[in-house]
This record gives sequence, C-alpha cells and structure tokens, in this order.
Amino acid sequence: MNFLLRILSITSLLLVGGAMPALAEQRTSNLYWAPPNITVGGEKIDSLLNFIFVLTLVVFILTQVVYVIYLISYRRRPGHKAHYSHGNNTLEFWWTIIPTAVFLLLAVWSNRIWFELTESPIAPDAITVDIVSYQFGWDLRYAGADGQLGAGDVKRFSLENKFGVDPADPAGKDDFTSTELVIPVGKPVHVLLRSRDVIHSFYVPSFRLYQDAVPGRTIKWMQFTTTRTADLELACSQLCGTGHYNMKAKIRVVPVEEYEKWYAGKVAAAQAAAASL
Ligand SMILES: [Cu+2]
Repeated sequence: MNFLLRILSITSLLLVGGAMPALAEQRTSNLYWAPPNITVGGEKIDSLLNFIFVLTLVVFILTQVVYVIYLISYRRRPGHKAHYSHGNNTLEFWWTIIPTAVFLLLAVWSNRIWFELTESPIAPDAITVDIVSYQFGWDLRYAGADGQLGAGDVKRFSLENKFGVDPADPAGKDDFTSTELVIPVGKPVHVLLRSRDVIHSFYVPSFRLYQDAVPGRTIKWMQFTTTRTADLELACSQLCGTGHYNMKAKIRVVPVEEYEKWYAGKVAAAQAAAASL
C-alpha cells in the first residue's frame, strides 16, 4: 500500500509539476481537458473533438453493458446447453452500415475543417513571423520597418545564415530576430515554419494548432487570430533528440499598443545595429 502511494505521488508530481511549464501561465481549473481555446475558429476543432469523445464514450458504455449482460445470462449453469449461433444478417447489416456512416461523417467533417484551416487565403494585414526550428530551439524573424519580410529559402540555410535569407534581397535588410513569439491580440498572424535539421513540431494547444516543421520545406498555411491576451509556451512536440525536453520559446499575446511598442523598439534596435556596421 505504501509503495502504491509512493508511485501515485511521484506520478502526480510528474504530471502536475513536470507539465507545469515555467514560461506559461499556470492552469488551475479543468486540468483533465484541453486548455481553453483562444483563437478564432478553434472552437470548430473543439466541437469535432468533443463529438468524437462523447461518441466513443457512448459506444464504450453500450458495448460494455451488452458484454456484461451476456457474461451473466449465458454463464455456465447446470441444465443449460451451449447454443451455436450462425449469426444474424440484419444485425450484421446495421452494425456495418452505422459505423461506416459515422466514419464517413467524421471524414467529411474533419476534412472540411482542415480545408478551411489550410486553404483559406492569408489575410492581407496578417503579421508574418518566420519561425525556424532547430536542435534545440526556435529562431524567430519579423519584418522590419518596411513591413516586408526578406525572402528566406531552406536551400540557403547555414551556420551563418540561420533563416536562409537572400543577401541580395533589400526587403531583408531591416528584418529583426526574436527569441520569443510576441503577437498582438485580435490581429491575424501568419507563421512560416521551417526546420534546419530534423522534424520538429509547432504545437500550441491553446491555439488549437499542431504542425510539423519538416526539413527542406516551408510550411506556409498556418494562420490564426487570438481572442485574448495570454502567456504561453511554444514547446516542440516531436521527439527530436536529447535536448527535446528543453526546446521551448515564450509566447506572449499582448494588447495591440504593447505589441506596437515592442515592435518599434525592435525596429529601432535593428536600425541602430545596421547603422553601426
Ligand atoms: Cu524539436
């Protein structure tokens, strides 16, 4: 019993203490469910997830109840002979048709959400953030004073060129880098996602976003709009090597004025650095 208690307390310590990221705001309620969604459209993913969860629960209860009823009513008893059943075509028909229909519904439903997420045009006023993942961290790049992010290409990645920028592209001259993802609340954000080495994953449960960063590719479809300010954590969600556990970056969803202040400061610092060269 003591041993069990110890295992239990260690497990809960790991679950609660270990999962409580130092960078992000702490969750105090509803710990067994996904964190509250804070993006426009994220509730569509929630309704799909909730539907699947409730459906699974109902099917689980139904099948277990039938199972237990059969266990009891067909148990071995004196005077009762085993009865051989060759099956029931009507039952077979329905328990094939109903799951097929449910799976088709889920396929169409989820594909529609996926299509909406990945195929909708990027908002023209979206803030583009270039995010390059590596073993073990995240490099972020924002457009400078001209509002234009200089072209980046995975083919140009090198130790000196962390974003694969084109030195000939004038739009890239004033871009600045950041170690944290700072975004204004309520504004569309467009993420360019790349990897310099192995597969990493951009996973922010509160945004209902999960996308792998695949070496050699630039993922261009990710965009989202937040609905409230938050302190979150960007943690890699693909086991990418020994330092995977520590592959984190801070996410700050801030009021627009605060973002503009931060952005102006970053632009000024980039200009000062460029001038001193
Ligand atoms: Cu990683």
